[in-house]
Amino acid sequence: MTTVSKAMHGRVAVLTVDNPPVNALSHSVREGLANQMTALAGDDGVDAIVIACAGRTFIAGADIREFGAPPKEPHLPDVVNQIEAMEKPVVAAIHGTALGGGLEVALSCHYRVAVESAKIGLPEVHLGILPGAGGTQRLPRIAGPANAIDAILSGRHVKAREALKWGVIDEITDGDLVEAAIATAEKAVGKPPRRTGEIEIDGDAFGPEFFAGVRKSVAKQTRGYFAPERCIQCVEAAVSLPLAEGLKRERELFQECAKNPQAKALQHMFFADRQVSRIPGITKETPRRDIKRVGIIGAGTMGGGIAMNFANVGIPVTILEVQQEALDRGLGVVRKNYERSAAKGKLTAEQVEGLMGQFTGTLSYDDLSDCDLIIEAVFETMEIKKKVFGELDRVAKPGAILASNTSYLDIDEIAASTSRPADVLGLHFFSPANVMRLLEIVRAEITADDVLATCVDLAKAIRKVGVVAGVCHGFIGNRMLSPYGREASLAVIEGAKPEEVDAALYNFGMPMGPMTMSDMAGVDIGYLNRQGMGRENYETKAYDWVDRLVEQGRKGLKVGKGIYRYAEGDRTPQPDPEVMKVIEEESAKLGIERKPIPAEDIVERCMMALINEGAKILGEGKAYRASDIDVVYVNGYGFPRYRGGPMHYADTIGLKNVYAKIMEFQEKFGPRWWQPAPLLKELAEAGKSFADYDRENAG
Ligand code: TC6
Repeated sequence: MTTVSKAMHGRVAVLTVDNPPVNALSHSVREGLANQMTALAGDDGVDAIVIACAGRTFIAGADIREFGAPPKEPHLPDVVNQIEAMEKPVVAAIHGTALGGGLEVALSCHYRVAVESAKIGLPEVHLGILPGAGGTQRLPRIAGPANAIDAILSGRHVKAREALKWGVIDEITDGDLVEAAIATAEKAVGKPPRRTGEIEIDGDAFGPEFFAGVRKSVAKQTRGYFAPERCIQCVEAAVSLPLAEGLKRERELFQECAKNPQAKALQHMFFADRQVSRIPGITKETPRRDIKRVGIIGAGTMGGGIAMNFANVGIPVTILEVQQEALDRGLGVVRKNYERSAAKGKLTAEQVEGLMGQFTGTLSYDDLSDCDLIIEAVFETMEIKKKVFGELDRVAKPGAILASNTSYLDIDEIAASTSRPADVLGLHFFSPANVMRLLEIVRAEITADDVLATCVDLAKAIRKVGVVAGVCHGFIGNRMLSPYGREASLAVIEGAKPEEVDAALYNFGMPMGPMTMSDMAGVDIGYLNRQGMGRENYETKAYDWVDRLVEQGRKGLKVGKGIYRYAEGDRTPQPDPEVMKVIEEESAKLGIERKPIPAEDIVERCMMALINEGAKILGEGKAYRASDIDVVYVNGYGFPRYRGGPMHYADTIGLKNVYAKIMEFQEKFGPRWWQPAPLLKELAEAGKSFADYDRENAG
């Protein structure tokens, strides 16, 4: 199939790229464009050329699926240079999104016409690379270095109107796009070529101070990432070097990025994010239930946050509390959240009122009878949950979906306590529920397919990343968090200071260390959990020191002291000698001779624990794919995206090495907590990776 076809309109040749789904620049497209340009350059019957696209979008970039394979000629930078060098005017006709290599093709055209809804962008940084086909050299020339650096570092999609102001788009048409592009092409015939690469940059305003400011402004959000610094260096080259030299520098820096393991990890995450909504047994044809109104039980922080997600997308919510005071308090918090957004200019006062108008408060279960989905976010005990589900069973209309926001409890047991278990599932939101993108969708033993399909779609509708998990203690995320936390806590009792454990994992790329995280969540939560568990069911050595702190009233950030202490009104954790005293006493009590633990060892133990539990979850079928686990950890727990999630990270170490390390830990720390996951053993012995497992098992 030819992916680039030609049609003549008078003396204008219209090339149409047709490579579904997003017209990516696969080899056939690059070759088609290059061959057409060569032919058209020498065709006396052609005065000008339009490049347009079939389907939903202009070229959305290089073909990410081809990354990693040996590159095949013609290479994109050469195709782009060839287009720009044409003597005949070339016009890009842009609809949908002109992204990455797609924008680079458009920039190499001499004119760009777009529809109002079109967007442009250079999102390569999200894939661990940089715009390597002239984007870093041409965009600063046409849009100015400040706009270019904003686009390249953020990867954001810039609307056509803004791009028009930048000078990247020449004309926005509300008529037929290709006709408008042909008209532009005809007008350009006979005029001198208008090449983006020939625009002179006035570099005076963009000296070292400008770039130092840029580096400072992105330092926090790009911590640990390899590509952003190289993107900045490219724009510095654009400002200071002639085009040919700038392009050479861009090529070198592009190669550095492409070779860095972060590129592979980020590209893995690109596909992992898109795979996650593919559920075995669920197809487009699976029926969906209509969700026109949602009921929420509990107006606490969690219930209020969950409710906001639905109100934000125009789904009205009935929110139930047992007492008027709690209801008023809960709705007051929701209002404050919206008002805070309004203060930041994200909402108008009318929008706040409009959103609040989506909420109906009630004290009566009977008022939930018109809800299509009801989510409970009440206290985390089975007894209370069952009571709530009993009430829901009584009042909910037939066909309503009943969901629990439990973090740990057995959804099968909850479902079985109702007369309609097929309508029950878990919807586990993460706090703060109006902010965090992750949603675990917990499929119980007999959850109906249409219930699951509806919730998978709903997750997208409320802008969450919905990952389907099976029923087990803690599902995917919290189940893995438990051994991770245990190893971190053991490191403390064996000799590391809490701040050393935190620093090790922060430097690995986590947004905060586990000790700070415990303080933020409330150290008393784990304490209460353990009280209910029985000492034989957890590693007492890891937690006795923590429990002593809680017993001294050190419940965490909320009371100004926990594993750390906090100055009034300040969330910065401060190491506390009193805590160290408790830790040292506990170590002594256990007969442990405290020894310093190197940061690498702390990270290794925590990561191996995380990976091994992930492999158990996968082997037990509680996650469909290893990449789903990565999506959970990156979106819900701040695992550094540039490492591709814990399972991809394991693949980069090699599963043989991971398995060997776990066996070494078994030898050193005992077999109780260090039993290798059977799947890990199997894959390691077969020389396979989690990615292989996904390919072979999840389609
Ligand atoms: C680059 O250009 C570098 C150049 C330098 C060279 C030297 N390649 O997201 P959706 C697939 S780097 C291959 O669900 P939407 C996607 O996997 C590239 N496949 O749709 C999915 O496949 P599935 C810079 C791609 O409407 C299907 O298309 N460009 C590519 O929500 C639909 O995708 C980017 O980073 C691709 N480039 O959003 C743009 N893009 O159905 C990345 C998509 O088999 N793409 N697919 O699962 C996007 O941001 C979005 O896909 C979108 C459409 C905005 C284009």
